[in-house]
Parts: sequence; C-alpha cells; structure tokens
Amino acid sequence: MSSLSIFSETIEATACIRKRSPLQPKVAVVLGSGLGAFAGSLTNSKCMRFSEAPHFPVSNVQGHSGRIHIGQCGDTPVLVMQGRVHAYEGYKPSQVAFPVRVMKQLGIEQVIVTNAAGGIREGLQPGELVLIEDHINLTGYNPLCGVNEERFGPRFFDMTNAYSPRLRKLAHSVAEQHGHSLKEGVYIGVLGPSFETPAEIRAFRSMGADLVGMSTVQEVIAARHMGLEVLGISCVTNLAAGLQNEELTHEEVLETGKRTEAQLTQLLQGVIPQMAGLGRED
Ligand code: 6GU
Repeated sequence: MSSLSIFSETIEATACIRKRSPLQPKVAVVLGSGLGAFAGSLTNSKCMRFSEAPHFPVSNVQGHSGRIHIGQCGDTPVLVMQGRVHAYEGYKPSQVAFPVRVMKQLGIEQVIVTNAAGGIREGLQPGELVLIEDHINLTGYNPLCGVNEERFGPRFFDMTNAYSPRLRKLAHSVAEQHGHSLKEGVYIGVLGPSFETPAEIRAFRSMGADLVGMSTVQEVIAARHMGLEVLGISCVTNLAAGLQNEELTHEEVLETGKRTEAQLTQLLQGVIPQMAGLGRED
C-alpha cells in the first residue's frame, strides 16, 4: 500500500466521522486498557464504533471497546478514542498510527495519549498516574517507514520534547489543585504480547526506562511527524516482572485501570479546557 493511499484513507475516515457530530473537536484523547471512563463523562456526545469508520483498524482485545466519541469536556469540544489497536494484534505500525492521522485531518492540534503500564522505577505504585516525559521505542517498528507522505510531515524531524513540556507543567498544576502530585517517567514501548522477563526489565531499567507498555510510541511518533502537541499519561497498573510477587495478568492490568479511572477523569477534566486555551506551541 502506498503512502498516497494512506493519506486518502484518512480523508475518507475523517469525512465519515465529521458527519456524526456538528462539534469541531480541538483536543483528542486516546484511552488505554481499562481507562475508558472519561468517555462517559462527555456532554452532548455522539459515539460510533471503530468498525463504522472506513479504513479504521478494529481491535478485539478485552478491555478495548473500540469506540470514537465526540462531545464536550466542559466547553471544549473533544474527540475520544476509547480503546486502540496494538501492533501485537498483527496490525502494521501505519495502522496503529491511523487514528492519530485522522485526528490531524479533523483539525485537532493537541492529543492526550493514555496507557496502562508496568512500573520499572523504584517507588512507582500500582494505581498511580505518571506523566510521560520521554519514550524509548523498542518495538522494532516505526510507522513512518517507507515513502514519506509530505502532507503529514517531513521525512526527518526532531523528537526532543515530543511530550510537551508546557502540557506536563499544566498537568502538574491541575493535579496539585486536586491535592495530588504527579511523577514523571520514561516510557519504553515494546511489541508484546508477552510481558517481559525479569532480565529484560533489569536491562530496560539500566537503559533509563521507568515504565513499560505495548502502545503509545507509534502514535506519538506519528503525532509529532504532523506537529501535534502531545501529553502522555501512564497508569501504573502493576509492577514489571521481577518486581512484584504476584503473577502478571491482563486482568490485573484492567482491574487497576478501573481503580484509577476516576482520578484520570478528574485530571483530564481539569487539563483539557486549559490546554485548549493555550494556543499554538512554539
Ligand atoms: Cl509489566 N509490560 C508491558 N509490556 N505492558 C504492560 C505491563 C507490563 N503492565 C501493563 N502493561
């Protein structure tokens, strides 16, 4: 498939999504495993399944219901992706990045990506929200491989400050107003679907990783290619292999996600109206 056709696929998906709501979303949110509650807090919202939008990749992982919501968070029009697809399901990196490209076509300039992650750094606790300060892409993939689509962005581009310093600052101040203090950490994105071995986790720690997960990095690379401003939030659902006594399970990831959803919703409700008011980056 050529990059030209990916561009036209995003245009078709965008046209279909636009028809669902008169709102012009300013901010997009991707909700990770077990973190879907925020979608239910929107007002004036319209909802569709990923499968209703042409060319949209469809997920079947438990805990990822795969819906697109357009509604309001306070006065701010937002698009929320409840669920996402992962490369471990067999999707190509360009398919994983597809929804983010549609967001750009929809006129969105800021995106919040959330995920469930394993804690690597000492002191991180299950149930804690952590702002992503940077990532390590260890998936072995990059969604921008192949002919560059200049209409999305340039062939080569900077990934310094991929996770917006000003949005992190804003998130810290909102959390503080709610009486929480947020840590920051480096997220290492791996392919999965197996969780890591304890030896891999020791290696990742020595590489500078604080959190590990199976999503986000492809989306953020594609977002930065297009100049979208990114805020990344990990929910530590468990400690990584070798750091906790219990066996790692997807159920645990979902359960801890559920416990954290209310705090995530509160944070998003505080951050979104203010981030939308910041104006352009730079
Ligand atoms: Cl420990 N590893 C990975 N790869 N993804 C996760 C996780 C661990 N915990 C939640 N998601």
